[in-house]
Amino acid sequence: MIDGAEELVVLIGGGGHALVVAETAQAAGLRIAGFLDDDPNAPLARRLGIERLGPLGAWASVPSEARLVLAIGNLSIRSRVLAGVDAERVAPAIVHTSAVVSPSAVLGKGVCVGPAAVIQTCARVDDHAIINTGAIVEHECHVGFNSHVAPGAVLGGRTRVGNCSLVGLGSRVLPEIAIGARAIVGAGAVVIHHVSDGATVAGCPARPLRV
Ligand code: JB2
Repeated sequence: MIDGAEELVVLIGGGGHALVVAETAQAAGLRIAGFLDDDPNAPLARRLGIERLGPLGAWASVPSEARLVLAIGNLSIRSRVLAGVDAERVAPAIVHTSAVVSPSAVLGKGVCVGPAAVIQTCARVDDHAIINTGAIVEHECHVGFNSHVAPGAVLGGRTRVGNCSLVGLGSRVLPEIAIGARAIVGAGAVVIHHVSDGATVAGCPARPLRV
């Protein structure tokens, strides 16, 4: 876990999520060498004055000592971009200084834990997952590869979230529930039943949507 050591990172993406990742990394004491994005006027340059090193995939522009962090929020774009990222160059988890992470929790590479998030005892968060602002991941949860627990979402104890899934803003997932891979839980949902792979659920109690 990176939580204070001086280390150099390059962000992949320069949009809204990158703003959050950048300030999370800076709060953790990291130095940002720049970012990769196709948009020369991306918010990271425009709002935070961070240097754009080149377009997405311009790996030769990344300083050799820098580690990479995927900083795009949209899950389908993340999956596409991740396919081209050298796993050896990915940074350890970046944890905001205001987050609370149990010493028994295990965080994979490329994970970003935002301000005021809580990751409880014995939870596991796999590579590239996002535990966003104020999210709560309770005891013994498992959040899969490249999944996103959005701001204010709460996973009850022993919840499992498959790979590449989104648990939406402010949603609640009851303890022991399993959410499949590539699933979407809509904002504000209350999930009381297991969610299948690829399903989208919404509402209180959450029900599958036909999309
Ligand atoms: O095919 C593409 C694409 N490929 C790369 N379509 C779009 N729309 N964007 C693409 N990108 C890059 O993803 C853009 O160049 C830009 O760097 C980024 C999209 O930035 P945006 O600010 O639109 O979204 P985001 O992914 O950074 O943040 C989303 O997810 C976060 C978790 C937003 O919904 C945020 O509000 C949210 N907090």
